[in-house]
Amino acid sequence: MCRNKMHIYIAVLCLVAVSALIVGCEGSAAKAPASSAKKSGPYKLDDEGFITNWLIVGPFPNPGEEPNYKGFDTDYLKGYGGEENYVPANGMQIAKDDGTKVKWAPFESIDGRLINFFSVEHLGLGADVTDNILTYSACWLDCENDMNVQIRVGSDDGYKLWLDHKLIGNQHVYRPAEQDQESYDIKLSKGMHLVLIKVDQGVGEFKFMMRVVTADGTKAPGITVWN
Ligand SMILES: [Ca+2]
Repeated sequence: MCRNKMHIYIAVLCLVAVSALIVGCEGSAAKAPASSAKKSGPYKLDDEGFITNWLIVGPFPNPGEEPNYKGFDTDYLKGYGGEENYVPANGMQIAKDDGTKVKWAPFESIDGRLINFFSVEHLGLGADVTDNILTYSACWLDCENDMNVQIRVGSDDGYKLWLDHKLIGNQHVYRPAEQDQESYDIKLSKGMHLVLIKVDQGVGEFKFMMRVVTADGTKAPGITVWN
């Protein structure tokens, strides 16, 4: 009798221990943040502070006519948490309304500053797909220390810019891209910061450039780029 009770006691203890182990494993997996997806890097800013390594996805539709192209205010990431909350990853897919899917993939600009979307092979632009489209591009800035910087943008055509899930730039414009068309004063803390930019296209050229500099316009020190 005593031995039987002991066996039952040991069996119950084992069951509790195994259950705790299973719950523990599930708990730690569930806590893993979405942003823990493996990133590529670190990449350097170029000599003038331009970001040359991005994750890019698209194209998405941008119907209408200047100055009221409709894609600019359409949240194509709404099925995935929305533009403000979105965390991209290499290989992540986005389903479009027409049933097709597009996928985030990396792009490195060969000539440095300008990200020319017609040169981004995985977007499949050119031929019949040149107008009435838009894209999203993203990267992370990894800062060695807390610092004050300026993020400067040039674009063809307009853009919305989010930093760490906050909209900091909103330029619904149609223009050729030039260096430093806008400048945003930013306080960055030590660590990773997500940059997400949506660039829209009416007709003609389709490109943007972004650099991270100090107030005097020189490359910000201690920052690397991940995607
Ligand atoms: Ca254009």
